[in-house]
Amino acid sequence: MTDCIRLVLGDQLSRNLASLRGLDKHQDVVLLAEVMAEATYVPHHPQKIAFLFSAMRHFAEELRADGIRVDYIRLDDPDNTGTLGGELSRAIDRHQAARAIVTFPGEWRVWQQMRAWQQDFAVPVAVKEDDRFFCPIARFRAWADGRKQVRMEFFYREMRRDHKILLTPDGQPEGGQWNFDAENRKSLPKGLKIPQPYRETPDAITNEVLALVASRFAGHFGRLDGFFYAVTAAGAERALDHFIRHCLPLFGDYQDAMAMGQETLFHSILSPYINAGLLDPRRVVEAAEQAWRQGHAPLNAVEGFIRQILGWREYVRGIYWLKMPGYADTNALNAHRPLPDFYWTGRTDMNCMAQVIGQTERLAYAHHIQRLMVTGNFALLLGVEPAQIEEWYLAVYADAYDWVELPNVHGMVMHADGGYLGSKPYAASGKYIQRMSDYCTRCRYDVKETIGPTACPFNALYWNFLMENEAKLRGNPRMGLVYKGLDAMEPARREAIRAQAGRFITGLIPAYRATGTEPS
Ligand code: FAD
Ligand code: DLZ
Ligand code: SF4
Repeated sequence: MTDCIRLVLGDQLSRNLASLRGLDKHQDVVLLAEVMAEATYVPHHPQKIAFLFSAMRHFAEELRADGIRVDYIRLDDPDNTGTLGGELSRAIDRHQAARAIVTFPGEWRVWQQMRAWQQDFAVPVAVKEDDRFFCPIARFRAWADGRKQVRMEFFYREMRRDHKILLTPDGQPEGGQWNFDAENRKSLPKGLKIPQPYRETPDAITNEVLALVASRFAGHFGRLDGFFYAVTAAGAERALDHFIRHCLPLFGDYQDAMAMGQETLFHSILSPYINAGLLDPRRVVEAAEQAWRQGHAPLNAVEGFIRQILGWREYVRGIYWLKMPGYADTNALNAHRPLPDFYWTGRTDMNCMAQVIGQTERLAYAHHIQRLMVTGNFALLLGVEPAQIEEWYLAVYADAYDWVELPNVHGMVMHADGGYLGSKPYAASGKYIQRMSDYCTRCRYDVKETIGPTACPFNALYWNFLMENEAKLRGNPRMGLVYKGLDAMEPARREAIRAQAGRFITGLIPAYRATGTEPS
């Protein structure tokens, strides 16, 4: 006799998950299901699929070891229906269950499915709030309500106050200021010792999953060899400990730096674990604050790191649930060019793009500035259709789910929400990449040139972007300086830049190349 099926999704692998609370070991069954619909709604990187399947299998083993009844549906189970709804429905029938409990999902798409289950299934399906975040959705809504503009910095300060993080006993920010970003934009000095990222060796369960993924998802972008992700809560805790000891002290200083052969620098690589539920964000923030209080890491590093989690991560989730489903459909800059093929192959002679796409293919990881200022910036300057670049980001990173990917790409990178999330587009010429990385030293293009066969494509694309979007962006007070630069330019030079960018774009996109021109 089964009272209840408790469904746990692939990114809900937390023992304190809302849908697992109050579980009765004798009456209830926990359901986990590997399903084709989730593995293919975008062509996920094989390492992302392997990470989740292995983490799901380990999670199921841990529950069983605690005497909990678990139904684990493998991808190659001949009766697998291929969908979450199909598997939940089958489990309800199989166990003659009286009800089902699920936890609120991370994607609008899945939320629509859950609402349909509530309508269609013969037994009640309760949806519990996902309380693994600092900020409940209703709290964000209340904060955003009535504001014409929502800004991360102000939201972050509220979160610091709400949760008493990095505050003095009288409620002031430690160090006398809320934000130490001005100290956090250093380029990497030569000879600095960079820590190795935390790696785990695949165990038998992971090796079995790697073989399955290799055979079923061979066509997806991304390599499987060299898989190093931890797949349990204990492993994620070890990764956190490694980060706090070896990387956190210099996290702030070199947060924006990029270097060939040094893909992870002082970043934490914790996002796959936090997002899948293996690591609680509260635990991460607490460990970072403690490192500062014990004198192991400076305040600029700890505040900068905590802001990413308590600030940005919570803020983008709030915006996602506030603005969906319409959020994904806006296209404020009217961008419609196709995503160049090299995003899926890495074959490009722009070294910065080849480096970031290449490491993405190898690791399913790139750090924030690589995502924002290299692959993101290029898509923005080129004017790629938002949905196409969003699909890419959702597919290629081990940490990608719609709730976090979409606001970062649609809002922060593509400015497709018209400036709701960020006050201005992060458009930059090659000069930014040269300043923050060593990519330009090995490139066939010259970052100092804007026009001519060896000119860095980012430069002409940057000015061309400002010209193409002048009507929409000139009025933005934060764009005043860059438009002054454009105004100071001779008309003939503007025309030459436009032609240079036009030639580059036509050469890049097969459909345009075939006709020798871009359709107007
Ligand atoms: P660290 O640099 O060590 O930062 C610590 C933690 O802060 C991260 O683990 C993450 O949990 C959080 N964080 C930092 N920045 C952000 C942010 N902007 N939004 C949300 N959380 C943040 N992050 C994802 O988790 N999933 C995504 O799909 C994703 N897509 C992105 C797409 C683009 C275009 C951009 C610009 C950023 C995206 N981010 C995404 C945010 C950020 O790039 C990653 O969280 C970060 O690179 C993960 O690496 P890390 O764990 O080493 O991060
Ligand atoms: C990303 C993913 C993949 C690849 N596979 C599964 C799966 O087989 N079963 C599952 O429960 N979840 C999977 N996930 C994670 C889901 O896509 C995720 O839970 C939803 O998108 C909601 O965030
Ligand atoms: Fe990238 Fe331009 Fe530098 Fe080449 S020169 S690495 S294309 S920024």
